[in-house]
Amino acid sequence: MIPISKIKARAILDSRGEWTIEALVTLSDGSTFPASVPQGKSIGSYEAHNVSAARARRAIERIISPRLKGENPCNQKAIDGILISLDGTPQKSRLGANAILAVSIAVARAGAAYLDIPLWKHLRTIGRFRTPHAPPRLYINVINGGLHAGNSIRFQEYLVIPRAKTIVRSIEIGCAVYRALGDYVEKQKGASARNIGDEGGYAPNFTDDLEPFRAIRAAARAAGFSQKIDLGLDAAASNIEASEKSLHAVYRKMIGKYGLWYLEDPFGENEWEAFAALAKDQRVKTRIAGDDLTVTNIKRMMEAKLKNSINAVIIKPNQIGTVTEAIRAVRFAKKAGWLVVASHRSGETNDDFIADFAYGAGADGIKLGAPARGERTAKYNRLLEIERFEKK
Ligand code: 2PG
Ligand code: MG
Repeated sequence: MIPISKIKARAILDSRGEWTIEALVTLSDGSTFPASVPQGKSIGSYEAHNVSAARARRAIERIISPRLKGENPCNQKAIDGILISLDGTPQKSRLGANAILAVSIAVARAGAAYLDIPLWKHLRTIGRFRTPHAPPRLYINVINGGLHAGNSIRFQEYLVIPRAKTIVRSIEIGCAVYRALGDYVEKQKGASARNIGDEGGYAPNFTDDLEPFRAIRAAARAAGFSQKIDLGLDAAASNIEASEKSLHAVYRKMIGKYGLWYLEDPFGENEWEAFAALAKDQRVKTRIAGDDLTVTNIKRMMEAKLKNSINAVIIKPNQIGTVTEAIRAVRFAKKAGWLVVASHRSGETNDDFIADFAYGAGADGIKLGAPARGERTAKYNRLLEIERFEKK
C-alpha cells in the first residue's frame, strides 16, 4: 500500500468561464492524481451543495488533506465514508460537494494506478458490477434550449441516440447527424443558426416544440442514418412554466409523431404523480427518466420507485458528492429495473471521469452533449480509448 501524503487544490475554469475546483492527491511515493468537477446550470433543489472554489480549496487543504493523510487510496468506500462524516451535513454544505467529489475522484484515480488497472475497471470492482454486454449508448445533445441557450426553445436538450454495437460506430453516426443538422439549420435559418449553446448543440430559434425533431429527422435522412437513431428529450421542466396538462399533450404529440424514445424530467422536481401518469399513459413505451426528480439520491430514488414515477434515471456523481454514493445509486437503479444513464453537466472541465464511470458501472447510456467543444470531446475520446485499448 502506498498511502496518501497530501492533497492540494486549485481553482480552474469550467466551460462557462466560471471557477470550479481541481484536487491533486499525492501519494507517499510522490505520484500525483488530479480530478476536477463540473457544475450544472439547471440545478435540482435536492442536489448536494457546492461551495465557492475558494472555499472548496480551503476545505480540501485545511480539513480533508490532514484527515486523509496516511489512508490507503485503494480503499474507496472507507475514504468516501470519512469524507461524508467529516462534512456531516445532509447535502454536503459544510465542506462542499464539489470539494468532496474532486477528492473522491482523484483518490479513485490513485487507487486504479496503484492496482495498475484502468479507472473503469477499478470502478467496476468497487461496485461489484458485471462486465456489460454492450458499451453505453450515446445520448448526444444536438439542439440546446432552456437555460443552456439564449433562444426561443423552452425545452433544454434534444437528443440523438445512435443505435450501434460499438462506441466508434455510435460516434460515427452521431457526428454525421450532428454535421448534417448544422447544414440543415443553416440552410433553413441562415448562418447564425450554426451558433451553439452551452453543451455544443445548435441553438437557433424554432417556431414550436416539435420543429427541432423535424430538423433532426431531416438531418438523419440526409446523413443516411434515419433507421440508426432514436430520439430523446430532456425537458428540464423544473425551469418551465406550463401546466401539467399542456406538457402532457406536447409529449403525447412527440411520442405519436416522432416515436420519442427517451424523455427526461418531463415535469417539475416534485411532480411525482405527473411523472407516474405519463409513465402509465403510453402505447409507445417511452423511457421516462428522473434527473432533478431523483438527483442521484437513493432516498429520492426510493420514492420514485414507490410511486412508479419513472423507468429510467440520470446518474450524476456531482449531484450526490462521492464516487461510492454514485455507484450505490447505479446499483439501486439496476435493481429497480430502470434504464441507467450517466451524465456530464453543462459546465464542464476536460476531466473525463464520467466516461470511465459509465463504462465501469455498465450504464445503459451516457449523456455528453454534442461532439463539439473540447470539454465534451474529451469524454467521447476517452470512451474511444477504452473501447480500442482497454476493453476486456
Ligand atoms: C441536465 C444537465 C446536463 P445541467 O439537466 O441533464 O445536461 O444540465 O448540468 O445544467 O443541470
Ligand atoms: Mg436533465
